[in-house]
Amino acid sequence: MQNPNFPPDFLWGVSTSAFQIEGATSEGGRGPSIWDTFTATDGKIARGEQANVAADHYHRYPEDIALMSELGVGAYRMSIAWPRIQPDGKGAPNPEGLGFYDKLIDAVCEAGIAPAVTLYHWDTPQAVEDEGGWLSRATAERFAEYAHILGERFADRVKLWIPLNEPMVMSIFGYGIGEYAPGQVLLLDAIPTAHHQLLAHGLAVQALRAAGATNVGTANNHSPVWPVDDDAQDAAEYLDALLNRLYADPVLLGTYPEQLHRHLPAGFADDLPTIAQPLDFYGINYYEPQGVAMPGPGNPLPFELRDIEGYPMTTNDSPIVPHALRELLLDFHHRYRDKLPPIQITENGCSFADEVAEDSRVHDPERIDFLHGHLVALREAMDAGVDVRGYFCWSLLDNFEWSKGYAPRFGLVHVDYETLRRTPKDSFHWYRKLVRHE
Ligand code: GCO
Repeated sequence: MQNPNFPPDFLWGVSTSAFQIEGATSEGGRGPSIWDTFTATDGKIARGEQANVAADHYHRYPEDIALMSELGVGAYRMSIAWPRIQPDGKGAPNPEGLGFYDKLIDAVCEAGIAPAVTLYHWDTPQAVEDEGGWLSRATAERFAEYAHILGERFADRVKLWIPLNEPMVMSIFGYGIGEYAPGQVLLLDAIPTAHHQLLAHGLAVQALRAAGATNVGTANNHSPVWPVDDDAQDAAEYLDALLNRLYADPVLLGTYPEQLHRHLPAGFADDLPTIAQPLDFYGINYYEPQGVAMPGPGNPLPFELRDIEGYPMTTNDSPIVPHALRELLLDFHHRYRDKLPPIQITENGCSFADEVAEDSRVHDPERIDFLHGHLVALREAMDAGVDVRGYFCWSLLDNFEWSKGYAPRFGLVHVDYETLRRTPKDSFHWYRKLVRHE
């Protein structure tokens, strides 16, 4: 299988998030997050699985950094847990929390790997949620204070900064349909949470830069929206506005899609200059296209989500459609043109039911095919003029896949959750050769 060539300075990385791999949820002065509350609530997580141990990265990060060194990646995208830094989401920082990330970030730097830090990967301190969470504008102010703390502490070592991971998923899954923490079912009344997150993003960019941080961007989940019926064009345009433009337009253009204005908080336009901070990169997390149809009878929404048929599937119920990544990138390139900074693919990956075989290896040819196909599509988009600077595979390790628990395995490295033993999969060795141009 011939791999596409990428520029010699192309940034190869792997991505993780704190709540999904750290464990140690009651150690180091960490306060409770909404995901601790959600996992403790019956019926919310598959098989009642918990994340209080997860992959135990909190204690095993030296071993995980050694694995990254073996891969030869140039950057490691990690998240910092807000409740480790400010257990109640406000006030003086927790020295143990800062100390843990000092050690982790220093160890990543010592391995010659650039830390790429996401300030927030959904683990809102519960105390902040108790005061309204992203439904409250005040949370954007709290978040800016948190960003200031991190910028002051880590701007000398962190090489890429991402204020929020996937505000779209937080708004839709967390507040719209309740599949994720905090579990609210507000449907379109959840849209103010998008605005408050975007305001938090803009304030955090300002706070990080004031502290000397450079290379600040985003990481949002974007999907091409595909109508499954001939009459679904209007539904597709609405869903594209809700899934994609609601987050990219304000950040890149300083505007919101017209059809969503009536769901945004009063005075939202006053915040747009703050939200539209110039960025050094735009991060895209890509997994799959999203099918859409006109709503059926009794559906209060102007669209109906539909599965995309006819493609191989991952065990996370995602259709495997590499060319949709090329389509998405070309669409962004033509839609945002000179307003679009260089792109980082901040997440791309797949889950399969990987197991350690009798030869003590983990054979995952489907993941190698997935990664190869998406990198071919990425190269094609770059050849067509899209300025992409890096690619972060989701994920380094098998981890806690939110409401689906541990069954979906996304890692280049298999984790035995009984023993916490790490086993590099065949895809790990494949990715290493790609990264090292071997
Ligand atoms: C996301 C999140 C990750 C997920 C990954 C697999 O994109 O949803 O950033 O936390 O685990 O995407 O679904």
